[in-house]
Amino acid sequence: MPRQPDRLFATPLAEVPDFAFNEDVVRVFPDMIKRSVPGYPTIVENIGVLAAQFAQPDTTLYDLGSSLGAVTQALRRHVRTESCRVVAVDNSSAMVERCSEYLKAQDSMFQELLPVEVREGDILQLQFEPASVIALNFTLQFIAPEQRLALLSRIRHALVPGGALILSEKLRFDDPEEHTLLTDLHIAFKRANGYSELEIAQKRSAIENVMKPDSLQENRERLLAAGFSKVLPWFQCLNFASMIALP
Ligand code: GEK
Repeated sequence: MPRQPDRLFATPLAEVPDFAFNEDVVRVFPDMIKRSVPGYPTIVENIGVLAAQFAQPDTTLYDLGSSLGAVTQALRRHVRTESCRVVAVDNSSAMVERCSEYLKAQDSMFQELLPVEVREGDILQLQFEPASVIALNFTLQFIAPEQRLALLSRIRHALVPGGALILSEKLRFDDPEEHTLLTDLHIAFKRANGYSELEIAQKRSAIENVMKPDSLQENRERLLAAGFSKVLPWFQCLNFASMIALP
């Protein structure tokens, strides 16, 4: 499938609407996320590698907020554990539709992949089956802050012994100087990836009402409050990090 370049915010908009995961975004999403999230390809591939260490036989692996299924595909490339299956969930119908096409293409190219089910739905309403790996790859930041703890508690209860949650998030920094520095460095990353000042500014105002990042400390404390016993950050690039949380 052709990869379209992200030019969504390249021309001046009279009013910048709130960011939504609609068809326009779906069309450019692989390019957008790679040019916007430092470390994204490394994180995605290594979620597969990590998941292979935590996957337990006869359990479900969840990719929550799966978008186009990049994590699902990585899980299927790396996990060989017996009788596992992957469930990918997203509440954007445009994402789910395209994700299903990508997974069909993966099925046609490789054999012996884990079975996969793509569901359109709200991860806050999900009835979890016993799970050994649950990935929230840059999804929790789009959940209303007051609902994050309840979701993580339900995830903790779904995890079997030996399993893990892999949580990736954009970070906020409590120290204003650190926050400004890391924000500026992230803007430099986007500029280096070909985004103009206008694109950076318009994307920022589109996303600021819908995406609310927390600090690493807030994430850690919330995970412990949800019943996880250990939180191990395993990757950070600028203001983007990924953690392993153990039940
Ligand atoms: C990746 N994980 O490529 N229920 C289900 N899906 C949701 C909900 C919800 N309540 N809220 C938001 N989403 C992916 C990237 S993107 C992150 C994840 C980003 C979905 C939303 O529709 C979108 O597809 C995804 O979460 C967030 O590894 O674009 O920065």
